[in-house]
Amino acid sequence: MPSSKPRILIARRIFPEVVQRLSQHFEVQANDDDVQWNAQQLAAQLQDKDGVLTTGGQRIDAPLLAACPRLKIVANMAVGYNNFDVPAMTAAGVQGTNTPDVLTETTADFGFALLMATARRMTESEHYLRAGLWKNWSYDMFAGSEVHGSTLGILGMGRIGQGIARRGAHGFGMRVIYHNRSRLAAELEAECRASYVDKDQLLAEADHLVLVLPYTPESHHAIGAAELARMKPTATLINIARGGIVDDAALAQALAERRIAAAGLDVFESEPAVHPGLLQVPNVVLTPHIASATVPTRLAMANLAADNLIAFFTQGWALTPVNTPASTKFE
Ligand code: 8YV
Repeated sequence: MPSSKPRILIARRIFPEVVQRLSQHFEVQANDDDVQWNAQQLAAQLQDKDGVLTTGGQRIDAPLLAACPRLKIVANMAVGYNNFDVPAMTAAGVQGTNTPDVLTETTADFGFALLMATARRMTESEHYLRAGLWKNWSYDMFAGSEVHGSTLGILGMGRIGQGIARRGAHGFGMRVIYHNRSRLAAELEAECRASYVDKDQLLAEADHLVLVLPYTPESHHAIGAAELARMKPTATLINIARGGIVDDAALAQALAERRIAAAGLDVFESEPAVHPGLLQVPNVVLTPHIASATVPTRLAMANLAADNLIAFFTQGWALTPVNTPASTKFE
């Protein structure tokens, strides 16, 4: 007799224990080879599936949904879900979910680490040392910019932005300014010791500007040549949000011409490809989209994505939904 369990696809390799958990509830097909499928390949894999666990690189849009009429839920193992066409999913009656909260502090830790590595020129100086170029001490060797007591600017003040603000204000005595679509409640501002400013003031006054906003059509190239020109020549720019928020070509040029001091980038416009101009300049710290990458946090993300699938199919609702389809295809 055929199994009556819902069928789900795990679109990328994840923790075996989470696959095991999912197997108790579903007929599971896992992508053990960990290949990144293109749209046609994903659609082919989803023909007989009721749900899918995706990662942030997997586009879910109207043509894919039209090609997969059986699909009822897409559980993203990421807090960002710019890979989803949310209106198309809602129109198709497909539930989308993400993984908020479980990665907030880990990602804020990484944002701060990247800020410090960038300001204090850590990777640039390590490359110099490894290349055998360190022969002598000199007063200005890899002299960077100050972190403690400086002005920390944050663009996007959600949970991760607030985590970075707290680290800066309470740990490093920084003056914290932020810009966001909406202003935080007064108590939250006080807790983060953060002051709301407009975007121009943020650009002009930040010694370290950290980007933590979602990627949407409105935030595309929120930092381009014009914005970089408004920053201090001594400033650093840190992007742990999404590629596409920064115009990578404009940033590479600004770094090459030292119009800002340095940048720390965990995300890129065409990742995993990196703009060649960024690879050529020394004053940038580059990491491969690892801000949430600790074992406990990635496990918590995978488990939350799994919990969303389980709750949806066993109780009819998701734990952390990103949309509310009028009628899901759940029966
Ligand atoms: C993920 C992320 O590692 O959660 C996010 O939005 O960017 C990262 O934590 C990545 O998107 C893979 O799903």
